[in-house]
Amino acid sequence: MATLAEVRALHDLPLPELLYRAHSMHREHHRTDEVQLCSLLSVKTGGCPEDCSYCPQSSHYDTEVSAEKSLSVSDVLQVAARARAGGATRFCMGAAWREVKEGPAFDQVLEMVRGVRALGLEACCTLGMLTGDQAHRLKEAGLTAYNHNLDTSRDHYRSIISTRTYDDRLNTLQAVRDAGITVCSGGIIGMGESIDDRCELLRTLAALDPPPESVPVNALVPVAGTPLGSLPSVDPLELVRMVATARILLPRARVRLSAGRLALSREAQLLCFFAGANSIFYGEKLLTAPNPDFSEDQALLAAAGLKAASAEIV
Ligand code: SAM
Ligand code: DTB
Ligand code: SF4
Repeated sequence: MATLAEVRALHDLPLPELLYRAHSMHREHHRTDEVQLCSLLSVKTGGCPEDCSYCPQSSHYDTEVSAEKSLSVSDVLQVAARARAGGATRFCMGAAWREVKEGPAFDQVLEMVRGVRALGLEACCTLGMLTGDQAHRLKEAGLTAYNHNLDTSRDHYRSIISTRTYDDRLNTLQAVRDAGITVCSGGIIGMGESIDDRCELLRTLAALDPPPESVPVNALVPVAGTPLGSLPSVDPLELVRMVATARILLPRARVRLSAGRLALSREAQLLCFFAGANSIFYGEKLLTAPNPDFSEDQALLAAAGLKAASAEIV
């Protein structure tokens, strides 16, 4: 396990050297001509009881996002079919819940997972905290991956969220792992954290045994009304460093260039791909925030000579 000082030394290397090392690691473990296309859909938007300072869906803040009721299974499957037709291979369903509660809403999510898998797509969910039993039921329904981000370092976490702890997060990741579902866990940069916080987050993710199969690297999308709504946008080169360091510490993971891509030039995104990012969220909306539209990403991949990765259903 690398020490914080070692990870920091890596992160702070002259950028060409960092890129060289990250790209070498990338070539060793992955195809360099493919990008995984994941589509996202918010199946239950807004009204969340948690107070995550970055999140427009928290009921603690007055934002333009309001609480809506859950989407129906058939609506979700229609969107999934469209995503597949557009080239996505993974479909990720998000809910603004603190934790999963037993009942019709969870039963519907299980039905959505079955339907998404029946379309030949990988299915991912992000629903908040899970018990072991719920994780097993998601696995039985065919869930491929569960997204649950550690977001930042243990230290910085306290100043971002007060309604749950870092250990709550780690416990859910363990339940997901124990149920045999692949783990998707990453974080956000640009929330006022230090570079050491970013390195600590990567150390914690890399120390999970086994490490996550998939690591989303989000740049904060500052949303008006949230406590972090007026933070400046992330310097794209800082995102490149984060992606590169993630690639070196998590050689086998898919590193996903996640929220914040709309603010990036094509060139910055290509640097991220060179540094080891090999997955993106694909489609004009993330959960509530905008994302580049299908045609823009198709054009980016074409200009870069990259192609969509095929599904690798687990
Ligand atoms: N409620 C569930 C949870 O928190 O695990 C699932 C949905 S939640 C919106 C999923 C992730 O989106 C968060 O963990 C966070 O990393 C990311 N996220 C939310 N708002 C964001 C923002 N404004 N900018 C960047 N990432 C954001
Ligand atoms: C992840 O790491 N990023 C996605 C996904 N996992 C669920 C969510 C980004 C949300 C950005 C803000 C929004 O759309 O509300
Ligand atoms: Fe709720 Fe998830 Fe948003 Fe936190 S990040 S407020 S848990 S929807």
